[in-house]
Amino acid sequence: MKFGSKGKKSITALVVGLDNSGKSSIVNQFKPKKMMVKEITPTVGFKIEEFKAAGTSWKMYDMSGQGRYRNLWSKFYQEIEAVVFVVDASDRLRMVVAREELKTVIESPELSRAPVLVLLNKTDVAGHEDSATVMDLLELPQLLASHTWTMMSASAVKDEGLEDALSWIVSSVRT
Ligand SMILES: Nc1nc2c(ncn2[C@@H]2O[C@H](COP(=O)(O)OP(=O)(O)O)[C@@H](O)[C@H]2O)c(=O)[nH]1
Ligand SMILES: [Mg+2]
Repeated sequence: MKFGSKGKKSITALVVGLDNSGKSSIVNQFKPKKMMVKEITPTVGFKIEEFKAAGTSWKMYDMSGQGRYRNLWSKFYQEIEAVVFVVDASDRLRMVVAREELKTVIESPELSRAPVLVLLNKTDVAGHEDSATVMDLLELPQLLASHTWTMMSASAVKDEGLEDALSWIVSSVRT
């Protein structure tokens, strides 16, 4: 895909999902090689990551999945243009919790027009849930009925599916 001719030059995105789903690993992989860090430490509150990738300047809010910080979130929701919701494909037990998390986030009025990318991460793990199952468990068609949305598979450790993820966001955020 060619960038620059269409789509926005800069995009502010919110990266959310349960703790341990791989949000920080994914954001790290999105970044240019020289900016990547070797070890991902658990995120407290949130971290703002700014970098260029796929012909776009990105500002990504890497959120902690911990609910106690949620009251901080709505303050900057106004500037969010896209939501990346990360799901751990190997964590079937917490799919229902993930669904509640997604529901809470996308019910925010500030995010009603933001495209939502559901990123099924850790698809390198043997025995992980497939996308049809996760779509079902998360009730995505119902939850996201009023949003532009898609679901993609990815692996942060294998650096798979992440270019496609950025491409989708670029083409889904309206200028
Ligand atoms: N196997 C596998 N492990 C991953 C993947 N992405 C992240 N992890 C691991 O999952 C753990 C949590 O990752 P982290 O990025 O800190 O998750 P966060 O809490 O959502 O920010 C770490 O041990 C990562 O190395 C992946 O795609 N595959
Ligand atoms: Mg993190």
